[in-house]
Amino acid sequence: MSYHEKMMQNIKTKVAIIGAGPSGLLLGQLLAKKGIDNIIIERVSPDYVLGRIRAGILEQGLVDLLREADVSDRMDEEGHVHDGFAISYYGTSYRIDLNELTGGKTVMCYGQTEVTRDLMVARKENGASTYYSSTNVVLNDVDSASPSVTFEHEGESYLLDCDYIAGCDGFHGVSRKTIPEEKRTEFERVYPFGWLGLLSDTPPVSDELIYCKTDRGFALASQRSSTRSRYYIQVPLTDKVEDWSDDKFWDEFKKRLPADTARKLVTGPSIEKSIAPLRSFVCEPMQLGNLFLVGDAAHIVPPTGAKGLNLAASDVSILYRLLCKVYNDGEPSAVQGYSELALNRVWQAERFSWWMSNMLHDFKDDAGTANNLDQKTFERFMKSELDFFLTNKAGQEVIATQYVGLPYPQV
Ligand code: RFL
Ligand code: PHB
Repeated sequence: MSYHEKMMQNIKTKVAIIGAGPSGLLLGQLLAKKGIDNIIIERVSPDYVLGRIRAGILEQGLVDLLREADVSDRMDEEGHVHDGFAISYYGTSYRIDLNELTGGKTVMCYGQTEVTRDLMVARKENGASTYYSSTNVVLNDVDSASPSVTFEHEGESYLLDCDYIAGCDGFHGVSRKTIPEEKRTEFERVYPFGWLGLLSDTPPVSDELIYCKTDRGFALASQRSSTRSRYYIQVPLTDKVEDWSDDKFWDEFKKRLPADTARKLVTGPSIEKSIAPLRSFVCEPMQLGNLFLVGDAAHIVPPTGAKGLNLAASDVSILYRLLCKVYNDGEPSAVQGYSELALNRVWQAERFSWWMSNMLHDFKDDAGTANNLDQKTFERFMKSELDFFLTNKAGQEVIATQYVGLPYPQV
């Protein structure tokens, strides 16, 4: 026996979860509530996870799942239900009345940071283990009946034996890469721009979100609460956050808002500012043997449709229900249907997010080429498509139905 083997701590669980982002924490919470043991292994610290400012819009499916997981009290108290949002098209605003166009559906404005915080509190309360700040995380024998995870944590080496591994470790994680290249197909589109986001303790410029298509590029006015705003502008991929002082951001953002809204903008110091690249990505299948990819580990959408976190939630819901069938209903093969059940909804959201992105951003010369059109013809087609969708009820219904989220598949 080598020195390392001697020193290795041996631990055991039913489901090993890689990653303590919203996917991993929500899956862990739901499983724990059903008495299904799980251990989470996370690369960074809890504060680092909470410091990442990401999603703000939750579909009804995710809201319901948070309620099912018993972590919804603060969301129900502090979150804001949004009945609609606006698309500003070269200065003219069109309201998408989600409530009316979908027969009563809405979305919830409540930050991913807060969802994650609530899940962390619940996990602490139910006593389930999370190994934060772990290094050298390696998944072993995923294609066998006895997979395991090895990792290091606070100077100790661990061997975690388990029945299943849920790869909830985001786009840059280790789980997807554990599936040999010849056993997965990846679909990818990297967009030729990013989003510069700014968070500030200033009242939101509008009660509802405004997605703005302008000659200067895309902008989005979003929010976290009645006193905290989250705003974005499209920027070239070559830009760095340091290129954008707060003043420069506010000047540019203001120019992209409809004029009557811009007049109401309250500016202030940024609390956070970051640039996110935009990507469409899907890995098929979302599983190998007893490893299952969940959320950003399996797919990425550009944030334009507010779908990333929501897709992660539908994956969690499917995998959770299948694992319940395995452990509580005696159906050991149920979980093997995961990828097929998840992928249809994934592709629907991918298509919607790609379409919203095409419609609302300035692509310079890139998109025409990508669509085998010269740029000015492409721009005209996009303009007339958006015109059609925004000025026809049928078109608005198509946008609203997808924005509130398609139903989860029956498991
Ligand atoms: P995450 O959140 O990336 O969490 C993965 C976790 O895994 C850890 N990890 C590892 N752990 C162990 N071992 C390793 N080797 C590991 N490698 C990584 C990471 O540290 C991390 O803690 O993935 P998850 O849980 O699947 O959640 C996905 C969401 O975070 C993401 O889809 C959304 O934030 C996307 N998104 C939005 N989604 C929405 O539904 N609505 C929105 O309004 C919305 N807005 C956004 C967004 C994403 C954005 N950015 C920055 C990309 C706005 C922005 C700007
Ligand atoms: C956000 O508030 O961060 C947000 C909202 C809607 C989006 C993207 C991001 O489409």
